[in-house]
Amino acid sequence: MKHEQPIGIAVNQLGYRSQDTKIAVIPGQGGRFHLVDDQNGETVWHGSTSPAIVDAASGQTVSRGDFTGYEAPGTYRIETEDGQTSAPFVIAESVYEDAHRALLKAFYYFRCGMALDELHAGPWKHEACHLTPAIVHGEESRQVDAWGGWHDAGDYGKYVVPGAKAVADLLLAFELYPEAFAQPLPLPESDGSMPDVLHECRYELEWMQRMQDEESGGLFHKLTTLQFPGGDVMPEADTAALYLSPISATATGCYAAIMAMSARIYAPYDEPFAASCLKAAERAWAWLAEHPDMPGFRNPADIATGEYGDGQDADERYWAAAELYRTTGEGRYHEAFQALAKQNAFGKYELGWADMGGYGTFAYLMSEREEDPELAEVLMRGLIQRADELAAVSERDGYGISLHPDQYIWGSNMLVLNHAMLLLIAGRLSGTEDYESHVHEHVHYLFGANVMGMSYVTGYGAKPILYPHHRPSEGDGVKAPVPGLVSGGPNKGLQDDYALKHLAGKAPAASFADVMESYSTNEVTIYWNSPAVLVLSHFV
Ligand code: G3I
Ligand code: 9MR
Ligand code: ZN
Repeated sequence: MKHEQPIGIAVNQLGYRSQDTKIAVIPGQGGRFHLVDDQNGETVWHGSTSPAIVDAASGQTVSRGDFTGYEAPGTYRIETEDGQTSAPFVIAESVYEDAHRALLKAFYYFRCGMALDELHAGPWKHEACHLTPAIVHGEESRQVDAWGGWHDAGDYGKYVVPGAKAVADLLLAFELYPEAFAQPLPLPESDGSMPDVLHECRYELEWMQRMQDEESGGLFHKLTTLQFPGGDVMPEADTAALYLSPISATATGCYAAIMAMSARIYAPYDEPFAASCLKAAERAWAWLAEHPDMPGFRNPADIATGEYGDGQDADERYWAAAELYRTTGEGRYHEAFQALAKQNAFGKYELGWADMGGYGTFAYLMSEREEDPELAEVLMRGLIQRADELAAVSERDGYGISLHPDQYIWGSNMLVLNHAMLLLIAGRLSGTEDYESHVHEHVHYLFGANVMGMSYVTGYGAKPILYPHHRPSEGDGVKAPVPGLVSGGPNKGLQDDYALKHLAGKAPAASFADVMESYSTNEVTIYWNSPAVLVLSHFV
């Protein structure tokens, strides 16, 4: 069959599990819609849409066709009487397994410092990269061998703060949904005893340990070349000198937090590694205590790679205190957490690379220590309030997601996924299922139920993005991009030349182009993949 009509009706292109919320978003005034068997074109079910609304984020008039009631497995399309159709999709008992594995496997493809062999990487194999020691910026005679870890994104920089967000999401996913990680991926390290998600995170954690300054205990903010390499340069061909940028409080705070978290999670599998993590966390915490007033990180004048600048380090300290307290139970960390919790200068429910407060809140609420029930109660109430706000925005949105029009910024898909993650954790900690259908709609959006009608994950869905801003995908000579990568998504900020030229005037949610040149809409990063892994872990 047979898509003579342009595909205008937006659906989750991965499909729907039989019992889940199923909504098709239909451009136009709405009316009757049909669920059609994709093989023989027969209508198996029909219904009427909700009244049409003008969706502020997409600028489109849309109505919503709810076919949650239809549960029989098969391959279908949605059609309307005015001749519109959707991409084909399945209804099945399980639909997320392959995508979940691919989203996690993506971290292997981001690895730096080792060859990706054909057995594990298939056609996307390549040689080892970035193995030379890095020069400490400003101390040119000093070098540090900080090999390994994951490339950040479409570029080959390695940055501590976003790395910590990515690992935090993966470790949280494992803590909340261990069953989702029972199968080997497999990885070169797969050993049938420690789950592969922990092997993969360890590859990044060991790199982070190399980024801790032996002299002071602080963390070098990042390790990059001075300039970005060309857009099709393979990692092993990127041989310019590597530099460590100066130590920052945000990197050190994130590191203290992620190491304390790792000490707890790795303890049952690898006691010596867990002990090394705790020691590293304590040393970083001591650095933070000695440096209460650090300016925010800024790129040195001769370094042009990603900055990850952030003038506010109280949220990273708050997260570190929470994890150290949860892991050790020591009163001094609890007191530090209580003091930081009184500050209003940062968000306690944010999960972005600049705003890590949410991870501190989660750690405190998930800890079994109950020394300050009043504080726990306040944080829990705030979490529910935030989840209720997100749910309310989702109720009004044409595509059922929680972004305001002004939240379609660089990496908007991270906000989509962070919000879904917050809704899941709020539901879990408060023991309600009230947010579940909203979480589904965020997932549907990622995989195609959006105004672009595109799956924002490479290799998954009937119409996935094909040209991510990802140097290996551009340079490897393989037609298909590396699979399982989450694109940044619509960005109304017009922050690259392509967007300036081609996307001006588009609605926020439509400010997207599946072209390599548009790094401000179509790049991929480790910390856009990681919340996707967590959210899908709920559904596998
Ligand atoms: O937070 C403000 C918000 O208050 C405001 O309303 C909005 C309006 O534009 O902007 C928001 O800030 C944006 C910020 O991202 C939000 O996180 C900035 O405009 C935007 O420029 C900034 O983009 C960052 C981008 O680097 C440029 O610095 C992205 O978050 C960040 O993910 C991205 O990271 C890059 C690395 O530098 C290099 N490696 C690739 C990676 C992904 O593109
Ligand atoms: O490829 C770079 C990407 O990873 C960054 O997110 C982005 C913004 O910092 O910059 C990209 O590099 C571009 C550079 O900034 C300007 N010249 C074109 C580069 C893309 O090939
Ligand atoms: Zn590399």
